[in-house]
Amino acid sequence: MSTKPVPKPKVLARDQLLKKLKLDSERLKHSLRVEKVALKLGQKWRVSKKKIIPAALLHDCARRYNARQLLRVARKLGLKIDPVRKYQPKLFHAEIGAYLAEKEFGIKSKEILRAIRFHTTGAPKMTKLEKIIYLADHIEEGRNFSGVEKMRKLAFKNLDLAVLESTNQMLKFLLKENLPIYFQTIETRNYYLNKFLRGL
Ligand code: DGI
Ligand code: FE
Ligand code: FE
Repeated sequence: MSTKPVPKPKVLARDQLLKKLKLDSERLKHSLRVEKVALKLGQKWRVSKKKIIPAALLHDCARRYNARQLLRVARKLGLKIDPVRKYQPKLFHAEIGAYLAEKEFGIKSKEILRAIRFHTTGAPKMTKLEKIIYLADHIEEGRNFSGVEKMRKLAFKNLDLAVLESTNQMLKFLLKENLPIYFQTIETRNYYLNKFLRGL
């Protein structure tokens, strides 16, 4: 009987990604819930699970760092320390997460890396995958803010409208809490509002 060695997969399999994550159990459960709803959205909007699974599982991989550590890593990587992210260093977890996904988890797909990078604020001209990860993070079944049910339905009806609604909710929350607004959040909202106003 031949015993040909099975070639090693180039990309990490799902269980290998999970093993390497180093997140606390709450964050890990959140990431699994994001994966669950993102896979459903992927079925609806025809996005491959090969992209959904790593993007969803890794979207918060930089949450293993606390605020002080995020600032330190951001400085080390030469990221721009703008006043908003300096005030709220957790905003760095998106960009640092994309960096870790590439360097530590070996993710090569630019689209997956962008989905991680923009999962907190969104961005103009997102691909379906990017929109799905952005939305899944907000609507996973553990979230229970007012209006979340409406958002859950909308995400399966119209991705762009759901992104717009989600940025509107985020901006209302930030105003209510008197928190500084990061430019990217505004750019995303304006882009998707404009798209909707133009009836595209
Ligand atoms: O990492 P998660 O908690 O799963 O979710 P997330 O990546 O969407 O991060 C949510 C946090 O990010 C929430 O505390 C609000 C904050 N955030 C998002 N956009 C902005 C923001 N905080 C500020 N100050 N400004 C923003 O524009
Ligand atoms: Fe996050
Ligand atoms: Fe998240």
